[in-house]
Amino acid sequence: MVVLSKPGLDQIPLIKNHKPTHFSGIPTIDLSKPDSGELLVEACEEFGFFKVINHGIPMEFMDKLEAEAVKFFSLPQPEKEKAGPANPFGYGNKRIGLNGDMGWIEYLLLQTNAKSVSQTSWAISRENPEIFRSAATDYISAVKKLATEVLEMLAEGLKIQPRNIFSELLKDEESDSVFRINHYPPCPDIQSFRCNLTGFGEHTDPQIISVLRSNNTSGFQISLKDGSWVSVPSDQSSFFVIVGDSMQVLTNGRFKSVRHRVLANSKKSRVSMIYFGAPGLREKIAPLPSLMEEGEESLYREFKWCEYKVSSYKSKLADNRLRLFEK
Ligand code: GA4
Repeated sequence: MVVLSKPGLDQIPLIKNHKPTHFSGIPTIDLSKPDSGELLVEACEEFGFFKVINHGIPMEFMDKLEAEAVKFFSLPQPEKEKAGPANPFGYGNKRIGLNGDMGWIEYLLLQTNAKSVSQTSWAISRENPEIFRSAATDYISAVKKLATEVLEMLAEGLKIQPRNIFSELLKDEESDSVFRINHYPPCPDIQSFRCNLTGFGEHTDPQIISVLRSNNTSGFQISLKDGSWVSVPSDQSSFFVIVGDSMQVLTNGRFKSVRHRVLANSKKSRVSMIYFGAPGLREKIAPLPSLMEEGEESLYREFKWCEYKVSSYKSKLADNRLRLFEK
């Protein structure tokens, strides 16, 4: 590993420079078209990733929350630290998770329930917590609805019943979904290196489905089936959907949880907001019998979401977390 000398940078892994090819093949699904289910299924099988347009969420929701986030991330460091550490929820800086993963990033991590959103609002702004609280509440409920609609279209595309077989897991009052706002500050120092700096290291998401929205700064990459990395062109008016490990299990490996990462940018700051849709802690995850062909063997043993979560939080970011649950 190449080590950078500037304090703060020295513990962050570098990524060997491969030409960041802008990939034009990301499936784009128009949600206003009624027959998108099959296209969604194809995208989940081939990439574990797709972009949605005509999603019905007003830009105003994104802009309001992003403005609040930018305001918070512009505060002096000691002010921001008051909302931390992210253990696991709150403000985090460079450290990701609890097992030594580092990135050129600062973030806010919160649970999606009203109590957690309210607590975070107080932690990040004592003067006016209500502005953040209402922007975050509106945004989270809109993306949750989007996630459940996509899951229902997926069930339709897979021709399985009931239509809410996946979406009910997120709709559950006790759903363990989380929400993250990431800020990747520009890092001018990296211009002189022939490497990229890690913003968020490669990983898969443990949950069912994640919905990501970012400003127009590039850096997000996905790994294709052949293991190559491609850059996803940013698009601030669309949402990107990421298949998580739990969805891979529910579909007995038919859908693949996509490995993804973020590279730091030398000039522009990147702000992303991600909703991670998860079931309730006691909910059981196992391949759905309705999706199994005759004679098809289950690739994974059944587990409760809390079991997978505990196991995930013990892992390093880049680990293959599902391996421990394979049969
Ligand atoms: C990846 C997806 C979400 O961002 C997250 C992350 C969590 C964290 O940042 O605390 C984890 C990571 C994520 C997977 C493995 C563990 C837990 C960091 C880490 C090393 C909030 C999540 O749920 O899992």
